[in-house]
This record gives sequence, structure tokens and C-alpha cells, in this order.
Amino acid sequence: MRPLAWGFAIALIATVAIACGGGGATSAPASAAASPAAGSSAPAGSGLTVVAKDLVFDTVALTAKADTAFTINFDNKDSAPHNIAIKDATGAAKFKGEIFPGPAKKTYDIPALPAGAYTFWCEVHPNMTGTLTVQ
Ligand SMILES: [Cu+2]
Repeated sequence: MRPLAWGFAIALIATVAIACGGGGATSAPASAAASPAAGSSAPAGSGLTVVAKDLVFDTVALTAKADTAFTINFDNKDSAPHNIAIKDATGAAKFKGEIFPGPAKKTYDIPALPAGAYTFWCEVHPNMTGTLTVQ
């Protein structure tokens, strides 16, 4: 009887300790984890925006979700023709958008890309470049 009573008492103390410590600890991270997950899905679906003006891109760093097709809303504000092309770290072309003069806008549909570091650039003006991080 004694060992059983001890065991019950220890189990009871342990349960109370877990309930108090665990309850407070788990509820906070759970709610914190839920909001970034809900927030990150919205930008992925809405697409990216890049503006070309005065022969430069307004954005030199883009981020996209790995293995997920996405769009780039390209706003060419110059009269000069521009486009956006994407190559991977080895220099292999992954996407080439239509070259068009501005002012005009086009939406490019970018295929799903594996995680990695990419470069985007304008084929007409090779000095117009930026980085695309797929993660
Ligand atoms: Cu250009």
C-alpha cells in the first residue's frame, strides 16, 4: 500500500506541475505560430511587384515560396523596353518574360522553382539586376 500511495502522490504532483507549467507555455507559442502561418500565405498568392523606372528596378531583392508558381506584376514606367528574366545560381535561364516598351504593365507567370538563390535581370539592360530568394 505504501509504495502505491507514494506513486500516486508523485503522479499527482507531476500532473499538477505539467498542467501549470505546460498550459501557460504551450498556449502562447501556439497562437504566435498560427498568425505568421496565416499571414505568410497571403503574400504568396498575391504575387510580387517590380517597377522599372529610369533604367533601374525599384526592387533589387525578391522572395518567393519554393516549389510554388507565382506572379510578378511588372510595371515598366520607361519608354525604353524592359523585361524580367530569371536564372539560377549556375546561370541557367529559368524564365524569360516578354520584352515590352512602356509605359505599360504585364503580369509574368513564373513557374514553380526549387529553393535557392536566383538572379533576375532585364535582358535589354544587363546592368538592371536583382536577387530572387526562393525558400
Ligand atoms: Cu531594361
